[in-house]
Amino acid sequence: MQTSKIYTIERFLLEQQSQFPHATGELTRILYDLALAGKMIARETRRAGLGTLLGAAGTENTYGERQQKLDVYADSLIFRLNDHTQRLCAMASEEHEEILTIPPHYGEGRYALLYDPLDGSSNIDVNVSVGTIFAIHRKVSTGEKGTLEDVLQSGRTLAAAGYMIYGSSTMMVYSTGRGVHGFTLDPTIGEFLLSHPDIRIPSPPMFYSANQGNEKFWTHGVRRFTRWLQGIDGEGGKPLSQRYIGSLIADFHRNLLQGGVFYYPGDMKKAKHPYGKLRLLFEAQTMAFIADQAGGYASDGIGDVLDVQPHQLHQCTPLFVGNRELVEQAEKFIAMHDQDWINTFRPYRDSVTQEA
Ligand code: P6P
Repeated sequence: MQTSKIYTIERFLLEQQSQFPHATGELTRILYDLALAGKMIARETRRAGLGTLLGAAGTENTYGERQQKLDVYADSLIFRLNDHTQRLCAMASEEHEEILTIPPHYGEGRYALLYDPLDGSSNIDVNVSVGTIFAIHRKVSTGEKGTLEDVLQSGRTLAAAGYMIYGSSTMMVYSTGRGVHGFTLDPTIGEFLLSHPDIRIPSPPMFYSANQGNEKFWTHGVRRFTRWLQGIDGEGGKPLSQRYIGSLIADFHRNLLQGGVFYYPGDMKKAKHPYGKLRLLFEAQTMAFIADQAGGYASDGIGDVLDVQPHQLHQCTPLFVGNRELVEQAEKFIAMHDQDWINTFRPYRDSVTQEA
């Protein structure tokens, strides 16, 4: 009987590391610590409805969004798991305005960790899947302490990136630039087991994921793209089904495994998000890296998200991500119909002003 090998994430990480003779094992240990964070956050989300963690923390994050107690817990946990390991020179969290420096009595490391501790947290109270998003860059600043320069890097230089999804099961999906691999938590033994080796986005795609409640704010090109996906106006291929749950990781993960496109476009000036709602460094870069590694593509409507040089820690970006042919079609409609929006967005996108 053909039985697939049983790999724990630890064994898999160590085998992957052995392919890099000069690897020190630091990146492996950072990823393993993130898996531990995933197990601990999963435990709390499992009982959020019962524990004292349900509901708002009564505080707001850097964007003025109500913080749920679970994302305060997740944010603090990830920092405390990593601040003393001497593997990181700095951290940055979607929940904090400034970068998080390593406490002076702990040593500095060679990596910078960026994370969205609990994306989609507004869905916690209604039991919708949420997740943790992370990205790991190599230190590039020359001083001893990590600086903004170490986190304001394009997606092209990522050392690793991935996410945990707390859904019907808990999974960790990551890439170090050698394919995308998914691990499912077996809670009876507390181990992430390799369940989705070398994930590739399947074709033909099945779904499109977008909040069409915002359609009146979308540009003409994005509305044309949406009708193309639906096979309306005699355009496009086979009509795709619409699936949107309002939790980026859940929407992205479904399209990664079954084929499709997720998009959160920028809207016209009069609306709230001319440059999109999602954060480049805490959400879009990781999704772009994973999609690219799985044979897909991610664009901000103008070009590859991985090529965007960040200029602000919390800068936003439109995001179209999934099957390459779908995302490239979005770019074509935008190039054809949305020159005024492009002229508004491009100066923001390509700004080189580093934050003070
Ligand atoms: P909307 C969750 O708040 C989030 O940041 C993403 O996880 C999700 O894709 C998006 O916002 C949903 O936004 O405007 O459709 O509710």
